[in-house]
Amino acid sequence: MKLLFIIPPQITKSPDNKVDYKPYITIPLGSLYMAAYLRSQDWQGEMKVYDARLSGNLHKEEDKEEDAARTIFGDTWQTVAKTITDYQPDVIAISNMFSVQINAALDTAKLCKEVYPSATTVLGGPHASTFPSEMVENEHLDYIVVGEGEQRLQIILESIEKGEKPSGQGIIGCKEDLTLLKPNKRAPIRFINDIDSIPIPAYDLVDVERYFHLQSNGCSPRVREYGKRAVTLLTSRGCPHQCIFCSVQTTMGYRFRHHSTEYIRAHIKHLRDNYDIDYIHFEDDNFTHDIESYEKVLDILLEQKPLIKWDTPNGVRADSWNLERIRKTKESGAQYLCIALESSVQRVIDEVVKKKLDLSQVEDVMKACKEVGLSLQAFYIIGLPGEREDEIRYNVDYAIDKYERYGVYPTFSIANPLPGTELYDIVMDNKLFTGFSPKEVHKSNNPIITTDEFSPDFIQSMYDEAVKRKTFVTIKYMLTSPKQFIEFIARSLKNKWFFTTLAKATFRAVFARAR
Ligand code: B12
Ligand code: SF4
Repeated sequence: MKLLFIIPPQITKSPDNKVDYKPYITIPLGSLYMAAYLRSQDWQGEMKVYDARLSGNLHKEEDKEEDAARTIFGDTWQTVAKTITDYQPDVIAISNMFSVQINAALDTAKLCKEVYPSATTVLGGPHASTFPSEMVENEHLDYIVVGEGEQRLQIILESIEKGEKPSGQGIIGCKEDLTLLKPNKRAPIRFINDIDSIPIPAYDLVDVERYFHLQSNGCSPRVREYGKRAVTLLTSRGCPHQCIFCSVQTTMGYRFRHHSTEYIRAHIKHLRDNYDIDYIHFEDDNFTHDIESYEKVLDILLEQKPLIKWDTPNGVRADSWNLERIRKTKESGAQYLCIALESSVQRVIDEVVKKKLDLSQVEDVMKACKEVGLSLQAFYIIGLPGEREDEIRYNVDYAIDKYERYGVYPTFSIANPLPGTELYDIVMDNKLFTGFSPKEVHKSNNPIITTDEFSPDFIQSMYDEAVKRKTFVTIKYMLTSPKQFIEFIARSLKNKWFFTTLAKATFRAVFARAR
């Protein structure tokens, strides 16, 4: 039996402007974990991982009228079709990480059925996990997988091999299978208890060098790629919290499950020995949830010779720190920490975001990072239903103040109702969205939430103002630090996406509409 994993090309721009992303690529961990698991289970079939983004080719769809053509990063649909027909797979496992890219996944499934109809198509990832009932209606998809795919894909393959109908909780082949799901909307399935039972990802199935090359030349998801040979690494899965805007539980569950020290050590060793990595982005859902495990990860990092640089771009809790831990973090190679505050108003954190976070500790963390010399960034969200206008203003003022005072770099986001979140339910149930059809609310890059307290226009103006004030502080920092200025010029020359993003931010900062 032949299994083809496909990571579809990325849609970077759609004519209706509902998608507008910079092209980027990362090693497709989900598919590589599944491939490694199948190997560990002695699955005897042949497999190939086809990441259709890897050509790095940015183009407009050729077979469409100019005003209907999307901009695509990666292979053309013709090349995707040829890869499928050349390989002649029995099963095609399509991965889709972001709801905003679901059309790329569905177009891939359609193409599979057009050019190679005998293959069974399977779709997995966060969007499929949230909307299995919608996905199962798609005629080009034979199976939808909800949640972690390792064991479920194995069941699908083995059942097909035996000529049986794949079945099991989280495997949806028809509407009736939906009854196998638990009623919990955000965690409708079981999760793998012992995540050490999943071997480290099968990196050998992809051209890791090519990812490093593209990422360090502007196709990193981060505005700036910090390492030349950087990888994302997860030491745990799941998060017990229930922040209203977060959808992670649908794929990874509420239970925090972490890898053993031995597993993490072996994973890092594998990446060093085989791929000579120089940077790690720890992107666990809640990296510092269990402080004991976090300290063990630091011990592993401190053992590394030379040290590996690392960061936490996905955000970590802001209340799990003391001076000693911050020092150890810095000593182990951390380049920056990113804390997820969301709001600087305790009422908003408690009643709107529903995050368990005691704000009174946060300023001490900021001071301690400054003292230790560890860069700190902070996430803020504006425009959540329930926030008041004065609270939104206060949040922006707080973020700028802390940037000026302690150098805590703020990242502002506009609340976006992601499928599978409580926020999505609130927005849909109360019809708080403007200018979008119900099925498209999650696709917007712009504010869409309207409440009695604020309009999307107000949120956009607050966002523009926040970015403008942040940019001015950044310029001030740069002018007072020649090192930062030189670094900025060097990076801009090398990375056109970095340059465009900064140019846009500066333009917005200077010319943003006063509303
Ligand atoms: C790392 C990460 C990123 C990195 C990606 C790096 C990378 N390695 O690819 C970057 C920085 C790019 C990123 C960006 C964003 N992210 Co992000 N990210 C993650 C994170 C933390 C980990 C991803 C990962 O590697 N998971 C580990 C692997 C093992 O899981 P997986 O890929 O989901 O695969 C498993 C299952 O889904 C399933 N599966 C997947 N595919 C398939 C296919 C088949 C056939 C089968 C059977 C099963 C299956 O099996 C796999 C193994 O168990 C996830 C949260 C999470 N824990 O998954 C959020 C997550 C994917 N991100 C999310 C979001 C919202 C974003 C942003 C929109 C944030 C923002 N506001 O900018 C941007 C998206 C930018 C864009 N539109 O392109 C959401 C997506 C929700 C959604 N429905 O769209 C998630 C789920 C987090 C959340 N809080 O809800 N992200
Ligand atoms: S935002 Fe972070 S802390 Fe909140 S539920 Fe999601 S992963 Fe957990």
